Amino acid sequence: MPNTQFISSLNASATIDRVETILVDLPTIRPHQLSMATMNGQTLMLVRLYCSDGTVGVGEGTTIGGLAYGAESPEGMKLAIDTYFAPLLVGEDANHVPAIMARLNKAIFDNRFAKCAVETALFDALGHRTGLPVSQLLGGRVRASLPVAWTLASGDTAKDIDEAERMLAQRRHNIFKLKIGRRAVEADVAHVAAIKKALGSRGVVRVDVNKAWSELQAHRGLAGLVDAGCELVEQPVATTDALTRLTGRYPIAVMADESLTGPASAFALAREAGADVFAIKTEQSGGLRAAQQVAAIADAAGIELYGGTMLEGAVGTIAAAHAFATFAHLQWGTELFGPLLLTAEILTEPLQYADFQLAVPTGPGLGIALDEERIGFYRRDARQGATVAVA
Ligand code: MUC
Ligand code: MG
Repeated sequence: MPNTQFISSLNASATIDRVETILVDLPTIRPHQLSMATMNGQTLMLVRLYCSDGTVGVGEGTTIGGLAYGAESPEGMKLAIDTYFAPLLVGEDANHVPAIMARLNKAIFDNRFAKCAVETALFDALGHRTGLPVSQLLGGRVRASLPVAWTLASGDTAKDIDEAERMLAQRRHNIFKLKIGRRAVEADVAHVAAIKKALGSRGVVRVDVNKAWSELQAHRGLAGLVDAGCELVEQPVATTDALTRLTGRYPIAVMADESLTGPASAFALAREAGADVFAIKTEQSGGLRAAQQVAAIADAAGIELYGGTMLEGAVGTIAAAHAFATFAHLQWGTELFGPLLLTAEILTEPLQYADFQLAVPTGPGLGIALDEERIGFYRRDARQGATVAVA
């Protein structure tokens, strides 16, 4: 028996009437130290698409440490969407997400993070129109919840151990990713070894170097990390060639992050067997469907998968959760903890983190609702000379 309401919602025209972008500045619970930047806050670029049938879709763009991670910034995404995306979106039929994305991809080079935010908003609106969760629109989920790692990045070994103990006691996280690469290799390895020793078999330890090591340093680092009991190293070096040469040399998984910038880079890496694991990020991939394409390439090449984060807030995090829920394989879980690093809740109902997992919502669209009062309070244009510190 066909669902006539669903079919009529797709047949009815739903043109995009209006595109709105705002910047929302949220403080972090503590300074978050990465090899290239220390973050004291996160800026969310939220895009809302208002459609003629009354549906509204929301998407999010974020990055890490201003321009320290890559060329796109929340301010730049806002400008790009307001100036260049919006004229291509207004008047289009919002039901045809791939067609709209093809139109954007033809007219706009790169801008992968902004495209991801817009595609998310399109899928959210489509979900509200059809009553289906985004994961269903992406083909259907193969899991209802996702394991979530926590990143230890206070810059202090004792503080990191305390933080990990609290996470274990709350049954929130038992996988820990340590941000290293700021100090000398030996000091970093000692930091990792101390944390692994304190946690023992209760917690898994991985590291992210964010490209900080030379290839020579990486050889010393990887050997030391193996002895420290670390199971995975993420993007120890900047270049794809060096990453490829390191993969398989030590009994530790090598994961690509910054080297992955969408399906074409995934294909090139897979061809060279340049990593054991891919950290797939929806924004870095250029969207939710592009992330699925990266996953398919990894699967075909026998490369394992991990769901990465650009420290998105609740909207971007749950969009990624819907995409990752559809992956056939997700051997290394995810790190979708972004909202937990922020001091303010921007949803009417917080995301459900329990028993070391994040639940993927089952409601229409992203399955979340923004708390408009909080958004109104934290949006940058309402705060004139905002006092919230942003990295
Ligand atoms: C990255 O490089 O993976 C993920 C967790 C975190 O703390 O930073 C990010 C970015
Ligand atoms: Mg990384």
